[in-house]
Amino acid sequence: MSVKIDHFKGYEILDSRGRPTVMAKCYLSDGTMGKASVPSGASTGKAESVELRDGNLGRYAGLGCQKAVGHINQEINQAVSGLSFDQKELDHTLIRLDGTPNKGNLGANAILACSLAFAKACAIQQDLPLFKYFGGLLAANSFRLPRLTVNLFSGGKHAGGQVPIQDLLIVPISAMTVEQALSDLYKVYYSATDIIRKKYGMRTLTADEGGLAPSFNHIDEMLDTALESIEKAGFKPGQDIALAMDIASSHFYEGGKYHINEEKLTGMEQIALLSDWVAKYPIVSLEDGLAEDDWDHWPELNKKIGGKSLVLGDDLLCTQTSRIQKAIDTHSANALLLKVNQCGSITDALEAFKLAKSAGWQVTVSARSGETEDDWLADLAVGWSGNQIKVGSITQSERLAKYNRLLEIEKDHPEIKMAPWKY
Ligand code: 2PG
Ligand code: MG
Repeated sequence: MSVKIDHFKGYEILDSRGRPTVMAKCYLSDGTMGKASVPSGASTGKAESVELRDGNLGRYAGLGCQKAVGHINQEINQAVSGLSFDQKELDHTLIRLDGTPNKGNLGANAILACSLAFAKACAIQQDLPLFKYFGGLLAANSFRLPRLTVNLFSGGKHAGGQVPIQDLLIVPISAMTVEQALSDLYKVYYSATDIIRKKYGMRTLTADEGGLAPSFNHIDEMLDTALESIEKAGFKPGQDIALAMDIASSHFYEGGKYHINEEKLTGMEQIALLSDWVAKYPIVSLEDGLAEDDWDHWPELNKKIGGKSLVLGDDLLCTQTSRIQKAIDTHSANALLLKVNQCGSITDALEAFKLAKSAGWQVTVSARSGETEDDWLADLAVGWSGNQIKVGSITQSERLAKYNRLLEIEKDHPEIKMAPWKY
């Protein structure tokens, strides 16, 4: 359905880390307005679309977004004001206007803000909840609530780097509603804070996404403390609550070796380490176990652990169809981490999602470490029936905005259920 745009208005706002990001309002010709803001990563993949930054070191250390906002207010408005589009036509028009393969001219942050603001305006105009609008893009007529994967402990680039692993997540697998999952997670999170206070004698300082970040001496200590937290909360690890890990190993891969546990591991040794963890701990999802360019080893990792756990590609895939296709062809992964700002428009994200699904993969819809209070990601996860959602911990309002939206959808649409965990 084509909708006439009056104009966009761009804004530089701040994300959850206090860094600038982009928001846009989309005004349709009948006066309907939708507004949306875009997230931003810390541990970014090399193949991500360009997040345009001003580079003026005197302002926000060069991270300002005034150029991207200027592109919304000028070039984008000049190209689309007064014209009618559907979602795909608008996104393709913006991609053509940008003219680069990585959205480096206008900025993926500018393009995505407009793509999302337009989606929200269309949903409001059509009197649809946003998830139904997103579902319409996929021609979906039924919906699923995503399963939650929630940060418990963090290290790497999301914390002080005290352990190289970026995030250890807990996954409620016996809960069959968002409401139940969150109340189970609450018990585990607070049992972990008690354990940490006693063991490390510290306030429970949190990382970028609200994960706890004590000074674990070793990665196994992080995994063991997670199991202890689950048990002390009254749950059975692996039956009620499982584990997931974002290894984010591109960030400790140097000179062809994985610098982990004070060792320098080859690709095969890193696979052996990960396989041991998957054998010893109830890990159901393992993200970026190998580095983004270590294509030689990914097929072996997938072969080794793919039957027991999701082999989830984040930096590996960067939500880019060319990389997803390569991973499908080489059997390098079995699941996509879908981050919309890695590809920079709803239409690009939809193509990535469809390609992953066509290969029988699972999809985890993910937020970024730099987030805003906007909650569109929850609607996207429901609208496309993503298998999992990953938005960080159960603290901090930019994370809670998404969980609270899932709670709202669950209450307003009791016909929408959560699928059982598959692994
Ligand atoms: C990731 C994300 C979210 P960032 O690596 O999966 O946790 O982090 O947004 O920093 O890339
Ligand atoms: Mg990741």
